[in-house]
Amino acid sequence: MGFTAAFLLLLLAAPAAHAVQYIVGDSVGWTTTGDYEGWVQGKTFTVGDTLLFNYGGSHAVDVVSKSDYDNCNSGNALSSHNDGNTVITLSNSGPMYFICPTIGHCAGGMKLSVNVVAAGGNSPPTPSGSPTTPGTTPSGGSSTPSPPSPRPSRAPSIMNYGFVLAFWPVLGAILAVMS
Ligand SMILES: [Cu+2]
Repeated sequence: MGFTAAFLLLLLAAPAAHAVQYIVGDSVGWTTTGDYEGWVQGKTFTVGDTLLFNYGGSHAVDVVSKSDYDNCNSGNALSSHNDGNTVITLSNSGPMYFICPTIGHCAGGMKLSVNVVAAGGNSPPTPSGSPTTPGTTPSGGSSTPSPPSPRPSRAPSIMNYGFVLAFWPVLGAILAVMS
């Protein structure tokens, strides 16, 4: 029974594994003793992923520019958060910079930079019958390049479809084995 429950949980969790939430500093959280250069090593941050900052009342999270990150300047923060439980969605590709604005903390290492890569590099294949990809048509008129409108509905629908397909045979097999 435990096995079955675990297996079904795995199946249920699979589609949700697409966007990842990273807990900054893991169990250490967002604090003066964290090693955030080390923490980012080996991680790939993708558009749509989120960062969760956990911190106490003496800290905060400022989203800043690169130069303000380099100089630990919180005077021009792009956004500021001090709720102790801040979730930042990585909504654009490229670098993002975070510092703690409390005096001395950033200089002491309480600063984080992540590089966000675009989603879709390893997205599931598009279903057949999808329109041809724009941008390769050698038309004479400089047609306006259609913006790459993200289609959040496509990937989940594929995954749900595969999930439904996979679910019933697997469930049947489990019940057959257990009976
Ligand atoms: Cu701090």
